[in-house]
Amino acid sequence: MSAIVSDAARTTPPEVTIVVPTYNECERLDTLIEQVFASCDGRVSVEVIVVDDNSPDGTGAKAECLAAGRALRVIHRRGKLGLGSAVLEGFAAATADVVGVIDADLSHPPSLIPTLFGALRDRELDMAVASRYVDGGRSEGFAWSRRLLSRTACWLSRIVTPVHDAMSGFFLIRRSCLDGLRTSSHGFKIGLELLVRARVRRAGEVPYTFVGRTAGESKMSAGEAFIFARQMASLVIHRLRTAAEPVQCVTLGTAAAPVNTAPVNKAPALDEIGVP
Ligand SMILES: Nc1nc2c(ncn2[C@@H]2O[C@H](COP(=O)(O)OP(=O)(O)OP(=O)(O)O)[C@@H](O)[C@H]2O)c(=O)[nH]1
Ligand SMILES: [Mg+2]
Repeated sequence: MSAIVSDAARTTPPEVTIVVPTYNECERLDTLIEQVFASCDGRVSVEVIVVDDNSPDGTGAKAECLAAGRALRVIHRRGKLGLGSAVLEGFAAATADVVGVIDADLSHPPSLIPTLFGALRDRELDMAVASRYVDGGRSEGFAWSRRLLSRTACWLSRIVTPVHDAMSGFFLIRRSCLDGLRTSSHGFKIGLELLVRARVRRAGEVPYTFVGRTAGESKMSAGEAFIFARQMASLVIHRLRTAAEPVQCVTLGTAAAPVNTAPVNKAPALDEIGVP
Protein backbone atom coordinates (compact mmCIF):
# COMPACT_ATOMS: atom_id res chain seq x y z
CA MET A 1 0.00 0.00 0.00
CA SER A 2 1.47 3.35 -1.02
CA ALA A 3 -0.31 5.34 1.67
CA ILE A 4 1.16 7.62 4.29
CA VAL A 5 -0.95 7.42 7.45
CA SER A 6 -0.77 10.14 10.07
CA ASP A 7 -1.91 10.24 13.72
CA ALA A 8 -2.58 6.53 14.16
CA ALA A 9 -2.40 6.41 17.94
CA ARG A 10 -5.58 4.96 19.47
CA THR A 11 -6.10 2.51 22.29
CA THR A 12 -9.77 1.45 22.46
CA PRO A 13 -11.12 0.66 19.01
CA PRO A 14 -14.07 2.81 17.97
CA GLU A 15 -17.43 1.20 17.16
CA VAL A 16 -17.41 2.43 13.59
CA THR A 17 -14.86 3.70 11.09
CA ILE A 18 -16.22 6.11 8.51
CA VAL A 19 -14.20 6.43 5.31
CA VAL A 20 -14.47 9.71 3.40
CA PRO A 21 -13.02 9.41 -0.11
CA THR A 22 -12.01 12.83 -1.41
CA TYR A 23 -10.93 14.40 -4.64
CA ASN A 24 -11.14 18.20 -4.73
CA GLU A 25 -13.59 18.54 -1.85
CA CYS A 26 -11.88 21.40 -0.02
CA GLU A 27 -15.03 23.54 0.14
CA ARG A 28 -17.29 21.20 2.11
CA LEU A 29 -14.90 18.92 3.97
CA ASP A 30 -14.79 20.89 7.23
CA THR A 31 -18.61 21.00 7.45
CA LEU A 32 -18.84 17.28 6.70
CA ILE A 33 -16.25 16.36 9.34
CA GLU A 34 -17.91 18.60 11.97
CA GLN A 35 -21.28 17.02 11.22
CA VAL A 36 -19.96 13.45 11.39
CA PHE A 37 -18.42 13.95 14.84
CA ALA A 38 -21.35 16.02 16.16
CA SER A 39 -23.90 13.47 14.93
CA CYS A 40 -22.08 10.53 16.49
CA ASP A 41 -21.23 12.28 19.77
CA GLY A 42 -22.68 10.30 22.67
CA ARG A 43 -24.40 7.83 20.32
CA VAL A 44 -21.65 5.83 18.63
CA SER A 45 -17.87 6.08 18.94
CA VAL A 46 -16.39 6.90 15.59
CA GLU A 47 -13.09 7.28 13.80
CA VAL A 48 -12.86 8.94 10.41
CA ILE A 49 -10.38 8.10 7.67
CA VAL A 50 -10.11 10.56 4.80
CA VAL A 51 -8.63 8.97 1.69
CA ASP A 52 -7.40 11.76 -0.55
CA ASP A 53 -5.97 11.27 -4.02
CA ASN A 54 -3.53 14.18 -4.02
CA SER A 55 -6.35 16.65 -4.74
CA PRO A 56 -5.01 19.69 -6.59
CA ASP A 57 -7.26 21.98 -4.47
CA GLY A 58 -5.42 21.04 -1.26
CA THR A 59 -8.10 18.81 0.26
CA GLY A 60 -5.40 16.52 1.70
CA ALA A 61 -3.70 19.35 3.59
CA LYS A 62 -7.06 20.59 4.83
CA ALA A 63 -7.90 17.12 6.11
CA GLU A 64 -4.61 17.05 8.04
CA CYS A 65 -5.59 20.34 9.74
CA LEU A 66 -9.01 18.91 10.63
CA ALA A 67 -7.33 15.83 12.16
CA ALA A 68 -5.81 17.79 15.03
CA GLY A 69 -7.35 16.64 18.31
CA ARG A 70 -9.80 14.30 16.63
CA ALA A 71 -10.03 10.60 15.85
CA LEU A 72 -9.29 11.36 12.24
CA ARG A 73 -6.56 9.98 10.02
CA VAL A 74 -5.64 10.89 6.49
CA ILE A 75 -4.43 8.52 3.80
CA HIS A 76 -2.68 10.36 1.02
CA ARG A 77 -2.50 8.54 -2.30
CA ARG A 78 -0.25 9.60 -5.15
CA GLY A 79 -2.99 10.57 -7.63
CA LYS A 80 -6.56 9.98 -8.69
CA LEU A 81 -6.75 6.20 -8.41
CA GLY A 82 -10.52 5.88 -8.25
CA LEU A 83 -13.33 5.92 -5.71
CA GLY A 84 -13.70 2.15 -5.28
CA SER A 85 -10.05 1.55 -4.46
CA ALA A 86 -10.01 4.61 -2.15
CA VAL A 87 -12.87 3.13 -0.11
CA LEU A 88 -11.22 -0.29 0.10
CA GLU A 89 -7.91 1.28 1.14
CA GLY A 90 -9.73 3.17 3.89
CA PHE A 91 -11.47 -0.03 5.04
CA ALA A 92 -8.10 -1.81 5.16
CA ALA A 93 -6.76 0.86 7.52
CA ALA A 94 -9.87 0.87 9.77
CA THR A 95 -9.70 -0.20 13.41
CA ALA A 96 -13.44 -0.65 14.06
CA ASP A 97 -15.38 -3.86 13.40
CA VAL A 98 -17.97 -1.88 11.46
CA VAL A 99 -16.81 0.25 8.54
CA GLY A 100 -18.73 2.68 6.38
CA VAL A 101 -18.46 5.27 3.68
CA ILE A 102 -19.94 8.71 3.14
CA ASP A 103 -19.40 11.23 0.33
CA ALA A 104 -17.57 14.44 1.17
CA ASP A 105 -19.98 16.69 -0.73
CA LEU A 106 -22.79 16.62 1.88
CA SER A 107 -25.11 14.68 -0.38
CA HIS A 108 -25.45 12.19 2.48
CA PRO A 109 -26.67 13.31 5.92
CA PRO A 110 -24.07 12.41 8.59
CA SER A 111 -26.93 12.45 11.11
CA LEU A 112 -28.00 9.08 9.68
CA ILE A 113 -24.77 7.33 10.77
CA PRO A 114 -25.98 6.40 14.30
CA THR A 115 -29.27 5.16 12.80
CA LEU A 116 -27.45 2.98 10.27
CA PHE A 117 -25.20 1.68 13.04
CA GLY A 118 -28.17 0.90 15.31
CA ALA A 119 -29.94 -0.92 12.48
CA LEU A 120 -26.85 -3.00 11.74
CA ARG A 121 -26.36 -3.92 15.39
CA ASP A 122 -29.97 -4.43 16.51
CA ARG A 123 -31.27 -6.14 13.38
CA GLU A 124 -28.11 -8.24 13.03
CA LEU A 125 -27.45 -6.98 9.52
CA ASP A 126 -24.21 -7.48 7.62
CA MET A 127 -24.72 -4.27 5.70
CA ALA A 128 -26.93 -1.22 6.32
CA VAL A 129 -27.51 0.86 3.20
CA ALA A 130 -28.85 4.43 3.16
CA SER A 131 -31.51 4.26 0.47
CA ARG A 132 -33.27 6.75 -1.79
CA TYR A 133 -35.48 4.10 -3.30
CA VAL A 134 -37.49 2.69 -0.41
CA ASP A 135 -40.53 4.30 1.27
CA GLY A 136 -39.46 7.53 2.96
CA GLY A 137 -36.36 7.96 0.79
CA ARG A 138 -35.97 10.58 -1.95
CA SER A 139 -33.55 12.75 -3.95
CA GLU A 140 -33.43 16.53 -4.09
CA GLY A 141 -31.49 18.87 -6.36
CA PHE A 142 -30.50 16.11 -8.74
CA ALA A 143 -30.86 16.76 -12.49
CA TRP A 144 -33.49 14.58 -14.16
CA SER A 145 -30.81 13.03 -16.40
CA ARG A 146 -28.81 11.91 -13.35
CA ARG A 147 -32.00 10.62 -11.69
CA LEU A 148 -32.79 8.59 -14.78
CA LEU A 149 -29.27 7.16 -14.90
CA SER A 150 -29.36 6.31 -11.21
CA ARG A 151 -32.80 4.70 -11.42
CA THR A 152 -31.82 2.69 -14.51
CA ALA A 153 -28.60 1.49 -12.89
CA CYS A 154 -30.51 0.45 -9.74
CA TRP A 155 -33.09 -1.34 -11.83
CA LEU A 156 -30.36 -3.23 -13.72
CA SER A 157 -28.59 -4.10 -10.48
CA ARG A 158 -31.67 -6.00 -9.29
CA ILE A 159 -30.38 -8.81 -11.52
CA VAL A 160 -27.66 -9.42 -8.93
CA THR A 161 -29.08 -8.03 -5.66
CA PRO A 162 -32.51 -7.43 -4.11
CA VAL A 163 -31.34 -4.10 -2.62
CA HIS A 164 -33.33 -1.20 -4.14
CA ASP A 165 -30.53 1.39 -3.96
CA ALA A 166 -27.46 -0.66 -4.75
CA MET A 167 -25.91 2.50 -6.24
CA SER A 168 -25.83 4.07 -2.78
CA GLY A 169 -22.47 5.47 -1.78
CA PHE A 170 -23.55 5.71 1.89
CA PHE A 171 -23.52 2.47 3.88
CA LEU A 172 -22.03 0.55 6.78
CA ILE A 173 -20.76 -3.02 6.60
CA ARG A 174 -19.25 -5.45 9.09
CA ARG A 175 -15.52 -5.70 8.49
CA SER A 176 -15.69 -9.49 8.83
CA CYS A 177 -17.78 -9.55 5.63
CA LEU A 178 -14.73 -8.30 3.75
CA ASP A 179 -12.57 -11.31 4.68
CA GLY A 180 -11.23 -12.93 1.56
CA LEU A 181 -12.86 -10.31 -0.68
CA ARG A 182 -11.57 -10.51 -4.22
CA THR A 183 -12.40 -7.54 -6.39
CA SER A 184 -10.71 -5.62 -9.13
CA SER A 185 -13.30 -2.86 -9.09
CA HIS A 186 -11.96 0.60 -9.67
CA GLY A 187 -15.36 1.98 -10.54
CA PHE A 188 -17.76 4.15 -8.58
CA LYS A 189 -20.17 1.51 -7.37
CA ILE A 190 -18.32 -0.11 -4.52
CA GLY A 191 -21.53 -0.70 -2.54
CA LEU A 192 -22.90 -2.87 -5.34
CA GLU A 193 -19.59 -4.71 -5.56
CA LEU A 194 -19.70 -5.53 -1.85
CA LEU A 195 -23.35 -6.59 -1.92
CA VAL A 196 -22.44 -9.22 -4.49
CA ARG A 197 -18.86 -10.23 -3.70
CA ALA A 198 -18.51 -9.70 0.06
CA ARG A 199 -19.91 -12.10 2.65
CA VAL A 200 -23.15 -10.20 2.97
CA ARG A 201 -26.12 -12.41 3.81
CA ARG A 202 -28.48 -9.88 5.38
CA ALA A 203 -28.76 -6.29 4.23
CA GLY A 204 -31.10 -3.54 5.40
CA GLU A 205 -32.14 -0.33 3.68
CA VAL A 206 -32.77 2.82 5.70
CA PRO A 207 -34.54 5.68 3.87
CA TYR A 208 -32.91 9.09 3.56
CA THR A 209 -33.03 12.19 1.40
CA PHE A 210 -30.12 12.52 -1.00
CA VAL A 211 -29.21 16.14 -1.77
CA GLY A 212 -27.44 16.85 -5.07
CA ARG A 213 -23.99 18.40 -4.86
CA THR A 214 -24.07 22.19 -4.31
CA ALA A 215 -20.31 22.85 -4.26
CA GLY A 216 -17.28 21.54 -6.08
CA GLU A 217 -17.29 19.50 -9.25
CA SER A 218 -18.69 16.08 -9.98
CA LYS A 219 -16.19 13.31 -10.65
CA MET A 220 -18.86 11.33 -12.44
CA SER A 221 -18.04 11.07 -16.14
CA ALA A 222 -19.46 9.37 -19.21
CA GLY A 223 -16.69 6.81 -18.76
CA GLU A 224 -18.31 5.71 -15.50
CA ALA A 225 -21.32 4.41 -17.45
CA PHE A 226 -18.99 2.13 -19.40
CA ILE A 227 -17.23 1.02 -16.21
CA PHE A 228 -20.65 0.30 -14.66
CA ALA A 229 -21.66 -1.84 -17.64
CA ARG A 230 -18.40 -3.80 -17.32
CA GLN A 231 -18.88 -4.15 -13.57
CA MET A 232 -22.44 -5.45 -14.03
CA ALA A 233 -21.30 -8.03 -16.59
CA SER A 234 -18.60 -9.23 -14.21
CA LEU A 235 -21.04 -9.42 -11.28
CA VAL A 236 -23.59 -11.40 -13.30
CA ILE A 237 -20.85 -13.90 -14.25
CA HIS A 238 -19.78 -14.07 -10.60
CA ARG A 239 -23.36 -14.80 -9.50
CA LEU A 240 -23.73 -17.52 -12.12
CA ARG A 241 -20.41 -19.13 -11.17
CA THR A 242 -20.77 -19.12 -7.41
CA ALA A 243 -23.39 -20.94 -5.45
CA ALA A 244 -23.59 -18.19 -2.82
CA GLU A 245 -26.92 -17.81 -0.99
CA PRO A 246 -28.79 -14.76 -2.29
CA VAL A 247 -28.70 -11.70 -0.03
CA GLN A 248 -31.79 -11.18 2.16
CA CYS A 249 -32.92 -7.59 2.19
CA VAL A 250 -35.12 -5.82 4.74
CA THR A 251 -36.50 -2.30 4.50
CA LEU A 252 -36.45 -0.36 7.73
CA GLY A 253 -39.19 2.14 8.44
CA THR A 254 -41.11 4.64 6.39
CA ALA A 255 -40.88 7.72 8.62
CA ALA A 256 -39.63 10.97 7.13
CA ALA A 257 -35.92 10.51 6.55
CA PRO A 258 -33.36 13.12 7.58
CA VAL A 259 -31.90 15.64 5.18
CA ASN A 260 -28.44 17.05 5.75
CA THR A 261 -29.82 20.53 6.32
CA ALA A 262 -31.29 19.33 9.65
CA PRO A 263 -29.50 20.28 12.87
CA VAL A 264 -26.66 17.80 13.20
CA ASN A 265 -27.77 16.23 16.47
CA LYS A 266 -31.35 15.64 15.36
CA ALA A 267 -30.99 12.19 13.81
CA PRO A 268 -34.15 10.10 13.98
CA ALA A 269 -34.40 7.65 16.84
CA LEU A 270 -34.27 4.01 15.81
CA ASP A 271 -37.90 3.44 16.76
CA GLU A 272 -38.88 6.37 14.50
CA ILE A 273 -37.63 4.41 11.49
CA GLY A 274 -38.95 1.10 12.67
CA VAL A 275 -35.85 -0.39 14.31
CA PRO A 276 -37.00 -1.94 17.59
N1 LIG B 1 -10.03 9.40 -3.18
C1 LIG B 1 -10.89 9.54 -4.21
N2 LIG B 1 -12.12 10.04 -4.00
C2 LIG B 1 -12.95 10.18 -5.07
C3 LIG B 1 -12.57 9.83 -6.38
N3 LIG B 1 -13.60 10.10 -7.20
C4 LIG B 1 -14.59 10.59 -6.44
N4 LIG B 1 -14.19 10.65 -5.14
C5 LIG B 1 -14.96 11.10 -3.98
O1 LIG B 1 -16.04 10.20 -3.86
C6 LIG B 1 -17.21 10.86 -3.45
C7 LIG B 1 -18.29 10.66 -4.52
O2 LIG B 1 -17.94 11.36 -5.70
P1 LIG B 1 -18.92 12.39 -6.41
O3 LIG B 1 -18.17 13.21 -7.39
O4 LIG B 1 -19.68 13.15 -5.37
O5 LIG B 1 -19.86 11.41 -7.21
P2 LIG B 1 -21.42 11.38 -7.30
O6 LIG B 1 -21.99 11.58 -5.93
O7 LIG B 1 -21.79 10.17 -8.04
O8 LIG B 1 -21.74 12.61 -8.23
P3 LIG B 1 -21.95 14.19 -7.85
O9 LIG B 1 -22.39 14.27 -6.44
O10 LIG B 1 -22.87 14.70 -8.85
O11 LIG B 1 -20.60 14.81 -7.99
C8 LIG B 1 -16.82 12.31 -3.23
O12 LIG B 1 -16.49 12.49 -1.87
C9 LIG B 1 -15.59 12.47 -4.11
O13 LIG B 1 -14.70 13.47 -3.68
C10 LIG B 1 -11.24 9.31 -6.58
O14 LIG B 1 -10.81 8.97 -7.67
N5 LIG B 1 -10.46 9.18 -5.47
MG1 LIG C 1 -21.65 13.29 -4.76
